[in-house]
Amino acid sequence: SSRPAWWTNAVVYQIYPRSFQDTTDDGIGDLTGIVQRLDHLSELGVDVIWLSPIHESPQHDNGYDISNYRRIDAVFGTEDEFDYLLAEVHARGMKMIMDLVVNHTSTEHEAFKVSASSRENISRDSYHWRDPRGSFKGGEPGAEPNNWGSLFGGSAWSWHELTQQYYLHIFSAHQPDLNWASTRVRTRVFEMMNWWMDRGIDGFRMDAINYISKDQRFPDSMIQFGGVWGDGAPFYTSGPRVHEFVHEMMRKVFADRDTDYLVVGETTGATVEEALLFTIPERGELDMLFQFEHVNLDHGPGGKWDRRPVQLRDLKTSWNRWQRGLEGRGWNSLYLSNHDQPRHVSRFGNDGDFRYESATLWATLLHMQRGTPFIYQGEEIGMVNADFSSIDQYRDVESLNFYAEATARGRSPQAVLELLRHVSRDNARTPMQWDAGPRAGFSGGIPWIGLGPRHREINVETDKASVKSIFRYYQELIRMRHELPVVALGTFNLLYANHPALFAFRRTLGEVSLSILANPSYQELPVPPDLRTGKVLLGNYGGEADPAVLAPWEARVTDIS
Ligand code: TEU
Repeated sequence: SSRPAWWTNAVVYQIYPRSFQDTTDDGIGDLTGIVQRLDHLSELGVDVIWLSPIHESPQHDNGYDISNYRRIDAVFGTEDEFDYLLAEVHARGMKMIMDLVVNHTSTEHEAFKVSASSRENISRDSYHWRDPRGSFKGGEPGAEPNNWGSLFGGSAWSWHELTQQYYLHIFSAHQPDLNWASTRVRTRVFEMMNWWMDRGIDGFRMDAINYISKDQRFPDSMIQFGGVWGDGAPFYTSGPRVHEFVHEMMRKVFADRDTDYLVVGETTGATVEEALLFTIPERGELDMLFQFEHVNLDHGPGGKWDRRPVQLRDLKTSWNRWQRGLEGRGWNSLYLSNHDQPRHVSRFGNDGDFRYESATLWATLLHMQRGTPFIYQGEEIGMVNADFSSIDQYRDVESLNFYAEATARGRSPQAVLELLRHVSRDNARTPMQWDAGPRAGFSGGIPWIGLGPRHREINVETDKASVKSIFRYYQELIRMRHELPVVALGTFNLLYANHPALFAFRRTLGEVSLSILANPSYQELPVPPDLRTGKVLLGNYGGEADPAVLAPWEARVTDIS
């Protein structure tokens, strides 16, 4: 139709406020800390900042359990500090989007308290309340309304003594799911969103947005989930009314606004077909979404705790299918890291001798695709996994619950710790490493979670001062997206699809063509003769690159127009 949307050549940076910059020495990052570090983001060149939740919350899931959507949690700062941060972001020509966590609230939210006050309450239907099954007594094992497991361990139902019913929570028991079939719930959510937009923010990252419509029959699931429970996902992922709800949301919140906002959905389990339904512009739903296919390729049938090596061919196939499937119709977010995933340089690369090369290789493969790249704090300096060895170092509710359940079922603590070391979300949540000082420049106090093990070697100051700077490489990738329309909008063609070691693709727009070559392995790789020509625009072996050979973890972008 018209001109491409502004975000087609934008790059987003995710801040996990708890772990970004502390200025009060309580060991927890804060809003003033973000203001102090905004120049880092301007220098990197990003266009948009996404803030993980800073709303009032009992912090059972680090803010993904909100008790008041219109208040900043005191742990992060004041209302004025928030407005100041927003103004400072805008003053630097950047935008800021907020997390929107509305699949569920906190149990501490007023709406839940009211809904839980009695069965007769007019707001009872704001959440999902159900009786015990059959003739079971409430609270007994087996009495749950169905067999669904919670993503954070145990049943997805918790017994409520006062009103003698169960409530549904896909996540932890502190995170009851809102009932989106209630008009009251939707109206309240849309009012709240409008309130934030009127305050001046630039949009939302919508948490678990494809979970908001549940199959109201709440059937048992025949699919195993973690050995004990059933997997309810087929009955709450992209449920019967999800598109109706999202469409209504867009109409009620954005219809009369300028189009300079950004709305990105987090959609676990979304297929390419679903992604099209969410992002084809004419449908009036989301701008783009985070899908999970590529970050689940090292999961076995048992899910994230059933870890296996990722096959390069699977990743190529998956990325290719998403690139081709959305081409010219929908839009995708591009990411490898966020606050829920282990550090990708440790997971898919080599965080030892080839840390620079593998970090920049994955950055190249990601940033040269069509879509909107999201950078997670610390990724721009190649931060690595936490390397915790004892359970008291962990903070994440998911990791702690898994440890308790798995060890109770007889798995050895050592084996579970080894799994957590690779898989835990806390790997991504250690404090941002700014300098080589004692607390990495993050805080003058004791950080709420341990520092990454190599913070004296891996930090912003050291990275920028070194010949091999990951930060500078990211700057180049971002600049290319801003300056070269082919990077933002070109078509995508996978080359040598069945090659077991080479990852190569071509981007084309009009007369302009780029070829992207990468060798995610430790072996030198001959470059196929037809891919040896062209002018190298960017590469992680600099001037030493040999047109005929890819060195270990080498990546390069070549202009072949
Ligand atoms: O995550 C939702 C989600 O479906 C997964 O990413 C989930 O966290 C993962 O499978 C667990 O290993 C979002 C947030 O990003 C996450 O931090 C929250 O814990 C979750 O929602 C609940 O709000």
